[in-house]
Amino acid sequence: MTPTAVGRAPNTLDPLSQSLLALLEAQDPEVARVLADEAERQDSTLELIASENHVSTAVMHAMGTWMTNKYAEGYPGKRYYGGCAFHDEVENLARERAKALFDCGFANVQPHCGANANIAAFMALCNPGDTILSLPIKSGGHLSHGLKVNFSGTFYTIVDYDLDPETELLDYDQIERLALEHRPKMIICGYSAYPRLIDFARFRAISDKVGAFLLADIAHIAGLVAAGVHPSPFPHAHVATTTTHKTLRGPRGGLILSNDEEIAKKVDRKVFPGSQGGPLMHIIAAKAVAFGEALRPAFKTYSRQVVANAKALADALSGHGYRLCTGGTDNHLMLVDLRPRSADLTGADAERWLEQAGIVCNKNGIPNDPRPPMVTSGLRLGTPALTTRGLKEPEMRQVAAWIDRVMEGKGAASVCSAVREEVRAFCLGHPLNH
Ligand code: DSN
Repeated sequence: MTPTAVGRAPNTLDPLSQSLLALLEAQDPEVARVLADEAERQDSTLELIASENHVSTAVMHAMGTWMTNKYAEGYPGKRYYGGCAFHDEVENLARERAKALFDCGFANVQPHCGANANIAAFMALCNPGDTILSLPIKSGGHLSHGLKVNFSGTFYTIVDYDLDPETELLDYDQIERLALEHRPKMIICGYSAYPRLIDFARFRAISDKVGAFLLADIAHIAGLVAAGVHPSPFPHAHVATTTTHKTLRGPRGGLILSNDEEIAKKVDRKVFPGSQGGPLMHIIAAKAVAFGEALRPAFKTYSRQVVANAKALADALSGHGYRLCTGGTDNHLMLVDLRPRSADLTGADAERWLEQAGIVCNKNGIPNDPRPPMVTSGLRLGTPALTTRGLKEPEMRQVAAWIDRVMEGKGAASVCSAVREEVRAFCLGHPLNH
């Protein structure tokens, strides 16, 4: 007999989630099965994708509410539809909490995602054709910072800066030289695969020398910034953009922050009506809940542990013979060069084999990677989701040992399935707090 969707889902699910699956099981068993399978997958695997996390039960369910039924184009007090009183309230709560969290004077909580936040920020600060100085995706930047096939590379003139080829660190002298040479309208800092701290003050000094705006895309480190375990982009950045679902552990979405009232007005106009229509009010409600959680002392403890876990995982992997780009990490992620462990090991193989073993991560180019982006020589590993599961330094050493066993076995089915069973049992012993 086919198990029911509810039967397939982990029995640690909170009562609301169980009711949802039961309801769907009756109404739409096909979707119920997929959702239950995904809940089970998340429960029984180790999530090391640096940009992912597990939201709290409160954030999860705040997303699934009647707030989704409403059009609320505009902003609190100035909507294009009637019936928005409670949407105004919840959006104001989200805005106020975001401002308190990041110690800044302005927050727009409407961007649907980080790339949308960047579209609005670019439109607020630059005109089409303007020059923007940024780190390319191949060196750890983001596609919305100037990739040719993205809006950013299509509508703006992009000049790349790069990492120091020896240290793999930001080369502030080079960035300053390029800024003086190209006089960009905007400089972008903030990355998707950079394991070290960012010197926002130095970036602002460079920007001021050439009259450029400084955009800090803190999507990856937002939670660490909010908790005070990574320096803040403020008061240095003119605008900071972020996602809300990575280290910040909120719902999937975007956020724009600033301290400059004039820029803030432009940002608001460029989010709506400039680049988006109706805001996702159910997501904004969940953002308010997540920001409320991040304002509590426990979030600082969590964020400190994220960084401690990243250091422990990096040290353990280094002990197994892998090279950590830049020599290690100061934040929640690390870039692992696989080649010293085995010259023919690729990121694509490692990602596939690890998934078979219940360890989920992504291949990632390392600086100056000789292999193409769909193959790569590296893995990007992050600890936000493992830390949400309650894991600490000793468990990081266990995770590193499993990773190495799978690499040593070159993805042999017997090795992957043995590790898979150990990981499954381990996850049962360290359940997600649904
Ligand atoms: N795709 C995200 C990441 O994995 O870093 C960035 O948007």
